[in-house]
Amino acid sequence: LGYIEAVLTEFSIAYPLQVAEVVEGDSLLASSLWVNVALAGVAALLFTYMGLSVRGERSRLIWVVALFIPLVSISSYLGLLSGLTIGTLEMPAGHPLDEVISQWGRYLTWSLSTPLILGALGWLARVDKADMVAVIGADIGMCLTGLAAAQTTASIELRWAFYLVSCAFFIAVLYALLVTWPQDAQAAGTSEIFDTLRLLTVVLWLGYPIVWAVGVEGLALIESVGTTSWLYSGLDIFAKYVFAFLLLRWVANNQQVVESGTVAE
Ligand code: RET
Repeated sequence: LGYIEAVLTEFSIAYPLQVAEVVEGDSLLASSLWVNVALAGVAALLFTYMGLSVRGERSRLIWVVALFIPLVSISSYLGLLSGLTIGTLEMPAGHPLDEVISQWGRYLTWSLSTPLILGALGWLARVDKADMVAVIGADIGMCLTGLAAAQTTASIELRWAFYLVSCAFFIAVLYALLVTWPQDAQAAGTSEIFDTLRLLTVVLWLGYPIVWAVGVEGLALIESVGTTSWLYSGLDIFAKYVFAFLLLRWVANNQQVVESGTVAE
């Protein structure tokens, strides 16, 4: 509430205020969003160019999925910037803050962007369809229960209950990435790049539930929406654009391996 009051005083906006104006008035929050619109734009152009030399079907499949990652991201961040997918929520008793600005659009669009990331990794490792459905299903479950955790106002316990369910889904995803998929990647001859991308993914993805827990929606150890938003935005830069860039560069240079599914001589 202190934060809202500060913004109100600074800009003398009458209550109820437009969320988009809050975003505009908070330069830390606004910059955390604009930087991703810009980087996603650059990434989309770069990936389009990198894909021009890609021919085989599986390579093109990975490429098109990688290209969708920044495209979804631009839409997601414009949703946040316009105030369309941001809202203020009254927190239940027991939450450290009375009112929180929730960037619920993030959780919603993760249910589109994270399946793209996992799909690309799965095709790279040549996992079977059942594995792909199981892991992407768990991943979408993770994002949507994360959305529920953020939006629940009935009680603090229910917020954390959704958080725990989301973590359970996340564990299923981590298990596949750490235990089952590496074996498939080994057989497909894509271990080298798969192991790099898996490490990047596991380490960065672990950051999201941590940010949720310490940020404004969780324990509010970090009380600023702008700082919480920057932490997510920073993770996004590496988990999406850097990830997809490394993947595409490798696929473009190793199309033979991707297509044949055997280790190159
Ligand atoms: C939440 C909160 C509830 C518990 C868990 C979470 C995990 C989120 C993850 C998000 C990854 C997002 C990515 C986005 C890229 O576009 C929902 C924060 C476990 C892992 C990679």
